[in-house]
Amino acid sequence: MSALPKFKPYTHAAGGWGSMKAVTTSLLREHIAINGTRALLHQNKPDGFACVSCAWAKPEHPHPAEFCEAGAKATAWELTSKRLPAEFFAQHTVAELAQWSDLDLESGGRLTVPLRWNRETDHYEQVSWQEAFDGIGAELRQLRAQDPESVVFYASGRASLETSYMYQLLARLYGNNNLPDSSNMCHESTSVALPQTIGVPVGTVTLDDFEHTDAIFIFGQNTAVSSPRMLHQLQDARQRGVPIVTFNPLRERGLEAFVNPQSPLEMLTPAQTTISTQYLQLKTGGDIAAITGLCKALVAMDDEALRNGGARVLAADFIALHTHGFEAFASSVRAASWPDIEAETGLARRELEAAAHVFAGAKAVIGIYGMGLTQHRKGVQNVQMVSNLLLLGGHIGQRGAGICPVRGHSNVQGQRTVGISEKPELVPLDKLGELYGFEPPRKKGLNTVEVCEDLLKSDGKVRAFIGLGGNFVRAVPETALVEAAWPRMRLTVQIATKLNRSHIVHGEVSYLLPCLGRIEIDRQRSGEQTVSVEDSTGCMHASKGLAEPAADTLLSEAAIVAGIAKATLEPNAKVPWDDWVGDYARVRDAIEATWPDVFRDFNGRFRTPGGFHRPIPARHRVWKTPTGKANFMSFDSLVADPDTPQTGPDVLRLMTLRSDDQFNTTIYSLDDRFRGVYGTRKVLLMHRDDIARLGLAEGVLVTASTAVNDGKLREVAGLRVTPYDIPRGCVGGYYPECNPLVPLAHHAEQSKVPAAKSVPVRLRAEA
Ligand SMILES: Nc1nc2c(c(=O)[nH]1)N[C@H]1C(S)=C(S)[C@@H](COP(=O)(O)OP(=O)(O)OC[C@H]3O[C@@H](n4cnc5c(=O)[nH]c(N)nc54)[C@H](O)[C@@H]3O)O[C@H]1N2
Ligand SMILES: Nc1nc2c(c(=O)[nH]1)N[C@H]1C(S)=C(S)[C@@H](COP(=O)(O)OP(=O)(O)OC[C@H]3O[C@@H](n4cnc5c(=O)[nH]c(N)nc54)[C@H](O)[C@@H]3O)O[C@H]1N2
Ligand SMILES: [Mo]
Repeated sequence: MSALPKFKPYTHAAGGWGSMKAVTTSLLREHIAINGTRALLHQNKPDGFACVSCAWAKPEHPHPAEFCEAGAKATAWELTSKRLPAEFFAQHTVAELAQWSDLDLESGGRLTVPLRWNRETDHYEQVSWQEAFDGIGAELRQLRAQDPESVVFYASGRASLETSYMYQLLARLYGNNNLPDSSNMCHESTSVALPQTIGVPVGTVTLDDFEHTDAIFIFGQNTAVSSPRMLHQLQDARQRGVPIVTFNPLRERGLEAFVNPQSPLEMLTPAQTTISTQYLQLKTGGDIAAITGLCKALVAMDDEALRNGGARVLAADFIALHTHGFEAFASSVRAASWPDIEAETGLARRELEAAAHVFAGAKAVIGIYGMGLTQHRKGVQNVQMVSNLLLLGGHIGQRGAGICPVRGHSNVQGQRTVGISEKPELVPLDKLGELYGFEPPRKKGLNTVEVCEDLLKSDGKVRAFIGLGGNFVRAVPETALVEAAWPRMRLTVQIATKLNRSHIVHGEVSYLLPCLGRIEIDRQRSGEQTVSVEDSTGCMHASKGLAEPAADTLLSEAAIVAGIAKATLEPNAKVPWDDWVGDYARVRDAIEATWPDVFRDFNGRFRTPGGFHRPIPARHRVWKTPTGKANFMSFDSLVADPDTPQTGPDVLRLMTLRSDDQFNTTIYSLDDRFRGVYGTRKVLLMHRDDIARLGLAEGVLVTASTAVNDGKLREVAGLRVTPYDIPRGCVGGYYPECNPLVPLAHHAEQSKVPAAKSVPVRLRAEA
């Protein structure tokens, strides 16, 4: 880490030696020798553990080293030899730790013992597990007597299917559906959008499709950082001559060029693969307009073909047989004007027409997207526009084609599959009631934004927060106000591997419960346990830890959930918490009993190399929608963020970004190699013309404030103006540092995903 901030464009390809160096640095930083490198070789292997970084698919025939730079860093982070023992908390008060940076808090290493905050001394102090469970149980029972809906059961998408199933059952037996998940800030736009269009809440693409595709379109997903193993699929596709068209406001290095760090030949020769054949640097929030442009061009080509008797450009038979709403959609794209599309995207008509020709020329197209689409006011419509585009060409339910939302956390999709959802209609509550002999709560629970809204009300009901992983107070929008409201909590319980801000900001009664990570050996009564996760392509995998636990005082997440449940709930002979913890195969039986179609023969199949797929009817052109068809969805305007002022000359659109050296709120270092930013994260990436226009200069410090007139002041100070190749009017800053700028009300319609990719801001130079 450099002492002074430094800016130096990164001219190398993603991957390559830079990647090898970064992996080595992270192993050294965590003081890991041989142990950690051995673990890497078991990453994403049929007999090994599922990477704790992203959710990208794990192949049936893995590479000798099936890990990437991000995965290696996440592994090193978890296997670190650094520890935070009870003495550490005896040395530092919580008030003192509150002054530490996020980076410093997490750099201390793994939590080792259960801790309870002592109000008198302001220290976290060691307690026994039983004391912790009993104390938590007593508080939870008391809160339930007043209002069973006052407790929130949050999950960050990492815990296994087994633990997640137990956790949702704990919440429902307790008496509510308050099960917000990190996906509320992430792909909830997908989970809302796709059931309406193609009748499934998940993507339709599998790894095999990448081998048969003819064109790939990528919208707002930063592959090299967020799901680097996918670069193998992209590189293979490129080597077959498959065009890749990318829509992204930033020229992300990894979407431009890649050197496979695991290919000795490529490492020794300057070979690099150009990833994107066309790179469309659109304005943030320009995707509805851009895809409208693509669709408009395709419909025009098709209209022309019809007139001249040429070959059809649209998949006319598919559209007639399988879809609904085509005519209305086609009329709306015909009606959209090119000048409006150009103004909203910042792209030229001919660029979009060129991309449309690539699309038209491909028999099978894959559409990939990430947070660049989901985190907008119109995040749901953004996703539906990708689906509309693919439907025009019949690219759903065909080999080599499909829609591919790239999920974030390694089991975030799976947590939803096994019942972690605040939406009762998505969960087989009757079945749970029947299996466990109780009347499940039917009222909709709180999602992430609603928990925060409740906290900001003077008469809100939330009094307790249980966190199964994650860093809630840092990850959410409106961070400053939410943090300030947090002490209203009677009880906070955080199940975690490392210390973070959400442990320091706490309730009147607060417990910190340290757990095993997925890479560690989980020994229970029946022996060493295997868990399971679902990847981005709907594939279930086994995962078995191989490292010795960071401390012998740690419990597994499953054991902690069961411990809290037993201390809180009245005994129920139908819920065998102890048997479940003793043998996770029994939890898998329970999951299968709850969803027999998805998890048929779960214990028999989950160790299959490459995993097993959940049924995805849209893959077979079976449409589980109200119309029984795949639906074209109309859009009401080209604008993805209607409350972002379009013309205010001093208002800029801020997108919050991840660096190459962070995993969400976990910051590994202050460097972002791919974007050429070193030694600081307090930057604002800006177009040179905007810097000049606003009378600023390179390197000056500015305070950003949110340009929303709701009487609330939202500011982040000390941001360094950094010239960057970014569209005019758009600026980039890092998440989570910029989160205090995101207004809570600025979230996606329908899905309530915070619109973190286009926050209207003004800048003021600091003295
Ligand atoms: N190394 C690493 N891996 C991760 C994570 C991490 O923090 N670090 N986080 C994990 C999680 S939980 C998630 S959800 C995923 C997130 O991974 P991604 O989906 O890749 O999310 P981001 O990195 O936030 O942003 C993606 C891209 O969107 C672009 N973008 C911003 N606004 C727009 C827009 O309006 N339109 C378009 N077309 N593009 C836009 C940005 O320039 C950026 O390249 O990654 C997961 N994997
Ligand atoms: N402005 C802005 N805000 C965003 C985003 C954005 O792009 N911009 N992205 C959003 C997205 S996509 C997401 S997913 C959220 C992320 O929100 P969260 O999922 O809540 O946050 P993380 O940073 O992933 O959580 C990190 C913590 O998890 C704990 N942890 C790590 N491994 C384990 C484990 O195995 N078990 C347990 N129990 N704990 C563990 C560690 O203590 C670590 O400090 O943030 C969202 N917030
Ligand atoms: Mo995410």
